[in-house]
Amino acid sequence: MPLPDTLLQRLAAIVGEEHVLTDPDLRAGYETDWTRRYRGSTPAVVRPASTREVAAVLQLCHEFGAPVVPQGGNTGLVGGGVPRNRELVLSLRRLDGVTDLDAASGEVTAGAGVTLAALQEAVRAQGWNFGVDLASRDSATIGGMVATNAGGIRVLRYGGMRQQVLGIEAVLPDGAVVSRMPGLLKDNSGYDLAQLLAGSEGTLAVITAVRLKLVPQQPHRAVALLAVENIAGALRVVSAVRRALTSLEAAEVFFLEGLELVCRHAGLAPPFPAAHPCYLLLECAAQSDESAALAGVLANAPGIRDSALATDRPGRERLWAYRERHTESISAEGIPHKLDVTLPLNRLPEFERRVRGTIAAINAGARPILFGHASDGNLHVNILGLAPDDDRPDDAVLRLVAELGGSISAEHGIGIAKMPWLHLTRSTADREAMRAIKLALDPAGILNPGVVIPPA
Ligand code: 2HG
Ligand code: ZN
Repeated sequence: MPLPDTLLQRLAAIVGEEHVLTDPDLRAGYETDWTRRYRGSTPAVVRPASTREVAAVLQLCHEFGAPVVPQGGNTGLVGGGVPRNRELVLSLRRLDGVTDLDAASGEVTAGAGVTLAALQEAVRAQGWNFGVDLASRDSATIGGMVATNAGGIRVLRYGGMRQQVLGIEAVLPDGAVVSRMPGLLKDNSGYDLAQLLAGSEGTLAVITAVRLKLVPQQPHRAVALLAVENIAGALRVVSAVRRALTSLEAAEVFFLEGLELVCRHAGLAPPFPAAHPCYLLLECAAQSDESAALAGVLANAPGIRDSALATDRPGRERLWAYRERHTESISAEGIPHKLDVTLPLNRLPEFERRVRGTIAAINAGARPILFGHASDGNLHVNILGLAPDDDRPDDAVLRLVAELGGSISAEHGIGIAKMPWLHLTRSTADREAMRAIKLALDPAGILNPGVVIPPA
């Protein structure tokens, strides 16, 4: 159904004509997600510049019953931030202020459209750092990262986005603004709306700003890349380092198939003279140089076949590239099916052992590439060589995850991509409670319809 002209005119009156994008060329970048697997079309992209404008836009959409998909940096991987059925796209990128940086308490306020890299730069200039980091830092926005409870490479030390949030400002689907940005470390006064909205994937409210907690800057960094026999070996090393060093900040795992792909696409030389089945990347960060301590722990850790250590920035970045460039290298090869799963740590080796066979049994042409955040029990199972709609391997992998007591989404969220499988790991009572919350906050169902909760 086309949008009434009056709606477009009134939207333009709120945000300015130049910020209601209807030209197909201008809309295109908002209509396809990062993976290129999820795409739709929108009558218009609306780009408000303030909370007041977001509220006025939502109030209007509510009045017209016009559905809305909120969008940040469009780096999501589960199709939850692009239109599916001609919804309006509400882009939050112009809400990009970093304000009220309290250098004494280590807190800052970020508008929803601030990129992670911009936030990092602003707080580092004041001697602080932000606890979450991830490869898409130049595009991913803070609002989107809170809305999807993004994880990243430092969850082991600082937790995910949810753990960084001290307060939130958001607009409910009818245009009402909820704002709780107290700058208080302790606030036990009723339901915690900030934590409810974190991870709600734009289905309950549109986040416009967040009050975030900062972490100390750790100027000394040491990165080790290790070759090991398998994931069980990698987990033994991680456990030894975690027990010995509180400075461990990242523990990332990948396998030979991913390393070879990255080397080919990124033009990198392999890290070691010989190929090995499994690789573990560790990063320690502290106020003083921990590289000798890390080397000492690793010297006594069992099963390390080869290793490289770097403390200077170029050396560290060289080692990180083998891990961080997985996503782009996989995408350069084709459009993958992406499964982002967590397992209890003690079931991770069994999962890794079985998952490739599970996929091969269904489609011998499928190419699984596994990597992820070892100490979080989080593996990213990317599968190349599948038709976009051949979900049989996805189904089998997610059933294996459920059998082993895991979750079908560790950090990317449910979006539309994982909705058919939510029942595998969330009970009927869980899903009904979620639906009740959705109905209470968005009775007209205009906010990101079809994401997380199936339409009634
Ligand atoms: C990462 O850990 C991201 O690099 C992306 O979560 C994972 O591409 C993926 O599947
Ligand atoms: Zn990840």
